[in-house]
Amino acid sequence: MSWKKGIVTRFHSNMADVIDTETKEKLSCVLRGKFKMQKIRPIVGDFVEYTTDESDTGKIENILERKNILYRPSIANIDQIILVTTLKSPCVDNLIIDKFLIQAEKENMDVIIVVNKTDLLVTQEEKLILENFRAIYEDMYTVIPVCSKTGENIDKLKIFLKDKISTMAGMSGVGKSSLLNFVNPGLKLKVGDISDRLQRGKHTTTYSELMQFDFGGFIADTPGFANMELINFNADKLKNFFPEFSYFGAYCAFSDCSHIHEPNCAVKDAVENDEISLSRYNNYKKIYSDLKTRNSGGKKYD
Ligand SMILES: Nc1nc2c(ncn2[C@@H]2O[C@H](COP(=O)(O)OP(=O)(O)O)[C@@H](O)[C@H]2O)c(=O)[nH]1
Ligand SMILES: [Mg+2]
Ligand SMILES: [Zn+2]
Repeated sequence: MSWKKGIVTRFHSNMADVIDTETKEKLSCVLRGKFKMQKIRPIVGDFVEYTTDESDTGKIENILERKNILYRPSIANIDQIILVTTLKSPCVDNLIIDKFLIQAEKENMDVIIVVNKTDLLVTQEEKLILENFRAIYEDMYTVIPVCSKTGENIDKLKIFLKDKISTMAGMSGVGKSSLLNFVNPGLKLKVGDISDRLQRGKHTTTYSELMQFDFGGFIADTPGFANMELINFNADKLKNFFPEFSYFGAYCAFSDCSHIHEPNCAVKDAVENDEISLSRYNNYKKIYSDLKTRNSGGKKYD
């Protein structure tokens, strides 16, 4: 019996939905007994090898090695995070963006920043806010201004989504569901739904599910990094998750420079010279001191 390759997109009552890599067809699969013995189970996003016989269900024979795993929700093999934000309705603080980016950097994942609701940026001042935002982030990340009302740049976004496994992140209300509906109308996601989560029975575990794009590729139905707090973060390692610090940091007088209070700090010099954005640096200092306070058992982080 030949083994076929597929991707796990969903679990329900101990069965896994597997979409065949070649045919793109979906079928339900059971797990081989050996996995239960070893207490191993695939998670959504896993590439598996499976077999079929005359019945309607397949059998998962093997779980292929994972490239990465994102927890809460658990998804394997994510290629990129689509960080959705807005500069108006709501005006998302850059501090929140930086916290998302830190988590993505920690997981070593590619990030695409999507600025939605560009239809609301009409005055010169509002347009300047978008330009400033791009100036802060464009050197490190791909930034795509889009609009899920007019369709602006949705084609560009689709190029990034095609044939990849993506997950979205971003505050509630920025238009994540609206964007996905525009990208792939067949998804029919509820707009204005706070939870962004498929509601299942109260007593069943809620798993994330991968949705397939008509044009190829997958997206998780649940946003990643729902928890905005940086849990288990070591303040002294925080600097490693600001990619623009690494280049300048090599020239600091102290090799373990925190870029906060040390003399002859090349990162601080770069901020002075506009080579590192002041907004990013100030947020670094704020998060650093919050993490220090929290770790010392002092004032709690909110
Ligand atoms: N003006 C404008 N409103 C938008 C746009 N995209 C989404 N919205 C609105 O923003 C609200 C939240 O959208 P939703 O997709 O539910 O956001 P989510 O919580 O991130 O999934 C809804 O009222 C949408 O109609 C846009 O591009 N322009
Ligand atoms: Mg939503
Ligand atoms: Zn320094």
